[in-house]
Amino acid sequence: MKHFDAELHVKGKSMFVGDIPEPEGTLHAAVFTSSCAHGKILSLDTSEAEAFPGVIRVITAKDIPGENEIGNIVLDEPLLAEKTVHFTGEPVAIVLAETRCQAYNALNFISMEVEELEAVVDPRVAAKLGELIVPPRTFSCGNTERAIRECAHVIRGTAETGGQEHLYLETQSALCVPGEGDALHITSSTQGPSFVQKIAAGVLGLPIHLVQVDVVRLGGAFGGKEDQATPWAVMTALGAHLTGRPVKLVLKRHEDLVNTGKRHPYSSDFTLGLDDCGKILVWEVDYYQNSGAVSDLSTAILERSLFHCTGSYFIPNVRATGYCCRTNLAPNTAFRGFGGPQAMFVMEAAIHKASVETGIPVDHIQKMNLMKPGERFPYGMEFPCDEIRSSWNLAEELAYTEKTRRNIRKFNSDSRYLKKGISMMPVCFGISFASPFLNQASALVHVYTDGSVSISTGAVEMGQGVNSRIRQVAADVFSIPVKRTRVESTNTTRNANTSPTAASSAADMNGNAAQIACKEIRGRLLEVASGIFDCEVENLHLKHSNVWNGEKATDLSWNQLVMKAYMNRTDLSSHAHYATPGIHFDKTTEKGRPFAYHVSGTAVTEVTVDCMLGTYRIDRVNIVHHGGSLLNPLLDRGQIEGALLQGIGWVTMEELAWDSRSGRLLADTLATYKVPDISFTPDEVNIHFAEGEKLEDGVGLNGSKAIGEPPFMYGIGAWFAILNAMRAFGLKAPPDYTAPMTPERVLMTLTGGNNN
Ligand code: LUZ
Ligand code: MOS
Repeated sequence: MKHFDAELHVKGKSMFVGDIPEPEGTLHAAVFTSSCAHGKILSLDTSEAEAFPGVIRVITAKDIPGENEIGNIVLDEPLLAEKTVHFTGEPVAIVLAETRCQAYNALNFISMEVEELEAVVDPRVAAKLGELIVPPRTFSCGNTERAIRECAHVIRGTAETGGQEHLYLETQSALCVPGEGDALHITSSTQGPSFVQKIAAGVLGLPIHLVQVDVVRLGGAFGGKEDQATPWAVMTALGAHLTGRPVKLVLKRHEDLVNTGKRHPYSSDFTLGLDDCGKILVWEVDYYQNSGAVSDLSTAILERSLFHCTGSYFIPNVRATGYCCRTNLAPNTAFRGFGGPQAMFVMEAAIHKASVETGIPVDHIQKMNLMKPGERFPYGMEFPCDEIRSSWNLAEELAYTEKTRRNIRKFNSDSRYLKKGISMMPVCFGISFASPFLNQASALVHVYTDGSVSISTGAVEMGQGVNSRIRQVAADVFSIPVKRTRVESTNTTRNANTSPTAASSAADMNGNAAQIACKEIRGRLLEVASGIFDCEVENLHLKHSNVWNGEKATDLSWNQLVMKAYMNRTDLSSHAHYATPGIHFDKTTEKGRPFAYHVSGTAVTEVTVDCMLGTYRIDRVNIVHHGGSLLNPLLDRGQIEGALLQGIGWVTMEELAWDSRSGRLLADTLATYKVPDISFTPDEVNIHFAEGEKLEDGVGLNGSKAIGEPPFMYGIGAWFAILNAMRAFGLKAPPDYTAPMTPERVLMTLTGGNNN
């Protein structure tokens, strides 16, 4: 079963926003942004730009007919800055011109005077200044103060993780075409069409039903278009509303790098308490999240960090507190894992430090503390299965860890500068939006009179293959070839009030909705067939594009049945709604069952570090992944490989640097921001899918588990494997637990320098 878009992609025939033929009279937008990280706007003069050839209009905050607000959770985000600017790259004015070139050139003729204010880049500094987006939030269980007195070992430390650029291939883009009256049609490269719709309506002061948002597919997103596609789409809507002409906006790569938020950097303090065997009794952690200038999704991301504060381990006494710290960086946002990876890195760092300080091998501490069936997470939910320990044990077998460790020791004793390292990385990730209300989806299915099937859902195709999965499910219900089905664009008029395609849940939720709708139609069709054959409907079913009566094929084909049903005036369309069952969460006690299930697995990573140069290679990654009963193994494998490499990139070479005084992003081109390429890809990646927990009907998708985010965290293992190789070279003291472990950091750590 392949990814149905592959052929279009390979031939270059897939349509992205930038490829849509421009309607007659389309204006091109370019956005004037702040070049100062924090300041008071003293004056803004757009008159010269307005007089520039081809310029039709320059829009500023005062032109907004509705609310100048694009916030979704906390309302602190202006579309266009009014009195103050809060980050470099903050939009201030929109130029609309006949050509893109004219729009960009006119930007140079806008002048803005700003009185610079002090810029804060460091989340801990922001916290000291009281710059928190919301009050701190704490998850706890047991009694850490009492339990810490009983610990034989108490390990304290700090850990830092850096940000990460999404680097979707398609930059942020949108096209808005005005319709009759005040109606607008926006084509947006967004994961959240209903967000774009709602916020565009609010900014324009229109009812939501006048704004239609349509999404064909995205050229990648990774969370970067969950919330941050919205401003650009709303700008085209504002331009179209004010001029009556279509407006198109496609960000240049450099603008996209500077103007949009990234994965949140975290700075964390931890205290880990263990008994003398290595059993973890206490975990205390404080996360200082670098939220950026406005809230965006930061509070939800922090919440997911708290949910994942203990990683894959059972700890009886926990206190985890998170701070959303407002800084003068572009608003940081959703990114595959959504705060989970940041929390898991801190947990692994603490265990590693405990190993260095106690001499107990790190994998012994890890293994001894893995979550067992029936144990509970700090938020009260019971872990129902044994997939963490079973994936660990299978991964040890798959990677021959005992033999591999022996070989590594032998290699390291024979080699002076090249050293090898190995690490184990268990992952356990909760599936569902942490906010229960978002866990709903809908589908609209039509069967046409020729027997072809059209499916619309709230899911957005961004390369992950969600449409392929939905088509498989629909084809399966009707027992017809997949090519007889089609998934339409995601459109707010066909599917209303949808959740963003996020939280790894789009296939589960939208696939189930599609399945319910298809079954409804199948039921009606079989009723028609039972009339034709004058038999009980229970005896009839669909198989191989035919109606079957018990064990025998009838002479009524799928196409004939559909036509008969139509002639019989049967409704061949159905709309269905799906709400993930069994989830609830009480924010007053911070307890509940927020996740439909967890996805677990373990990665074993082997690396070679050149301790003279600081460079490294990822030699081999063995992964055991519990994916349920797989619906589409090829897509699952693709998601794991991609997520693994993206995770490895986050903890190794992807370094976002900001000028600490001005807040300017320094890694603002692909020459200075390095991402893994094909030659950095591990020489060997072995993925073993293991069966495990059986999901209830209607949870997961036909027994398969969500795949998008969990495998990202396998990549964290690379950081610890590199560190272990460095220890083989003679690094004794615990290092700074700081990611990414760039080659510079390897060298500076080995030479005792400090590269902060
Ligand atoms: N988005 C969101 C997410 O709004 N809530 C979540 O819990 C979530 N989790 C992962 C990725 N995106
Ligand atoms: Mo996301 S991090 O948009 O699931």
